[in-house]
Amino acid sequence: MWKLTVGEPTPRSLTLQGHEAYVQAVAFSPDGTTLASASGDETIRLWNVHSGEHYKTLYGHRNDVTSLAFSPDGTTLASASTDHTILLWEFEPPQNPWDLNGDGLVNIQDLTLIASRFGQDTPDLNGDGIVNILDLVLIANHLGK
Ligand SMILES: [Ca+2]
Ligand SMILES: [Ca+2]
Repeated sequence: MWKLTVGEPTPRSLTLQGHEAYVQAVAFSPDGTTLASASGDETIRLWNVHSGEHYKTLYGHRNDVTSLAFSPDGTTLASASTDHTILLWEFEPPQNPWDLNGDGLVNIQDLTLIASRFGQDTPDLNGDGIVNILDLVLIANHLGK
């Protein structure tokens, strides 16, 4: 027999409100930061465990969502529904908003993409032959920053 010595739990009360029908299942992400809840309102909600804040609603099922399970690595959430389907939801790592081409770096390719939004084929917006801080100033002015 093993005796667990985890100490007395300190109960903490947090009410997570937002679903528009009964809640049928909940699941913690493996890292313990997110709680997913499945509801008869056909949605899954994701909650920040520590703050209780609802930060995302997953739409896709066409009937009650009845159970949930995270993959062990936390990258996928599986949801089962009375609509006869199981949906797999992939969690992507947070992306830097300036990394427009999604290669994981803020670099010249991203500047080129920004320039193309202004109708330019090069990020050398002021035409002095090099990509430099003056071009960033022009971009900032365009953005109204
Ligand atoms: Ca990039
Ligand atoms: Ca320039």
